[in-house]
Amino acid sequence: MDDVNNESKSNPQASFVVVANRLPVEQVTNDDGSTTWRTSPGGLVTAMEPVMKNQDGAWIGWSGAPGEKLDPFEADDIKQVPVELSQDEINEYYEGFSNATLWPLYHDSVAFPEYHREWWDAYVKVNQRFADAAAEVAEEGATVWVQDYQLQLVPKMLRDVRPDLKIGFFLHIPFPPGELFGQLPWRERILEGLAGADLVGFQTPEGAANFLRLLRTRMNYQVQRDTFTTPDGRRSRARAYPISIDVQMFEDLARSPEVKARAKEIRDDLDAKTVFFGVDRLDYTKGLRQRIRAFGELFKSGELDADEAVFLQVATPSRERVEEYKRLRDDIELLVGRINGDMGRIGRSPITYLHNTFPRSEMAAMYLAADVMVVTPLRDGMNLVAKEYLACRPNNDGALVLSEFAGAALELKQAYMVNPYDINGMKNTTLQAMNDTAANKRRRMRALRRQVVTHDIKKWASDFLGDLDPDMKPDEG
Ligand code: ADQ
Repeated sequence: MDDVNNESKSNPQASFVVVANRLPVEQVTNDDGSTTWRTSPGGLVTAMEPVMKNQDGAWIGWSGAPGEKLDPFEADDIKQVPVELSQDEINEYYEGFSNATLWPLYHDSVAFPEYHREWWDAYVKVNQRFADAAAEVAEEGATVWVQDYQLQLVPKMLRDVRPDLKIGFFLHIPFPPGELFGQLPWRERILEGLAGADLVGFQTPEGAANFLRLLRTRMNYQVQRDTFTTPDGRRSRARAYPISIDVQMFEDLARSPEVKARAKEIRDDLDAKTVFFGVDRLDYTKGLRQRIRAFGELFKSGELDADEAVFLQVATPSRERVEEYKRLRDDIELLVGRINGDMGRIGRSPITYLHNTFPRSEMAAMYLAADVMVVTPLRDGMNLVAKEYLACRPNNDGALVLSEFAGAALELKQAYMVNPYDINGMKNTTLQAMNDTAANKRRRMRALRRQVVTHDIKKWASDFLGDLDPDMKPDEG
């Protein structure tokens, strides 16, 4: 171990290390042309912040720029350890194997997963680079928390050289059943990779169960409840830790006079009795095609009156270089254009569609302006949008329409639940959510909010880290 530590004089040493595809900061260019690092807003950063600050933490990740070679630096009291990715590696490891193989495969194959041996080779190589960086940065006995599907080989690679570490892994997306996972030509390598962790976290018990079943049936590991034993006799666990959001931050925003005023402005601009709202990354897993079709039919049949109701859909630009995402964008824009062309009139469109990213305060204002939130993914690890909407409704009004295929559905049982493949069912439930009595809506909203308020992002992090290392006290400080 000492060898590893001695070789790494240029790198900081840390007792707590997060390993994620991206660093939690992004480079911004100032007016004078100089550049600085700014924390990129995100749930994971917020969750980790208190832990990182208490624990002398380091974060290993890619800066976001191709071929950029950077020394470790400090930003926001967190040691940032950049890992370099060449343009080819971005194409093959990130856009290829991560986003065009694993992403569709793990989401029920709702798009066709592509299998290319060169992509796999790049995935192995890049995972090794992240593991090497973690091995250098982690001090003796440190806790290392590896994040998500881009880095599933890291736990084992890291354990091979640093058996002294406590290694956790969390998968933010679903873990598929064996019948799907079995397609993957490198399935055993991925299972072994993940099993290198002491604790493997999933969004849902179903994901954990799928993983444990595969360890038993494909790898012949001994499995007992949530515990598995690797061939070298090490015992690890796989469990569900449903991720959440910074509830307080969203609630404070929603209560602020600025956000309230902005919400009123949005409503005035939309000028409708009922505002339906959807906001998603522009991703084929989010069920946008089905949702927009359902709204198109509701407006066409007159069940929704374009003079009284409006559907605001915000789609965040995402993975724009991947073919499937380009196609999706074209499809959505065609669909929206057609519906507005057929059913709109001068100065009035039934669907307001925005392809843009917004600051948190604007997101909160939109949540506050929405009477009915529509979250209809075909498959989703959790879905934070649903939870953010609830956090922004401290008055217990509004309604949440939620797909049963979002991980969040397991916790948010009082939502108006839909199967996004069933367009008629989705139309009926959306109308029901709009027309339900105020008392019913309030009752549902109160229960939903109670769940989210008592299960926020801090609880998620401390539950996971508490199980990984009972000596760690992530909540202190
Ligand atoms: P995502 O697939 O990205 O996350 P989601 O959980 O809904 O999906 O999170 C999206 C985040 O982006 C939310 O925090 C939302 O506020 C933000 N966002 C969306 N549109 C935006 C816009 N136009 N402008 C600004 N912000 C916007 C993956 C998994 C999920 C899992 C999360 C966390 O796919 O299932 O819940 O990770 O584990």
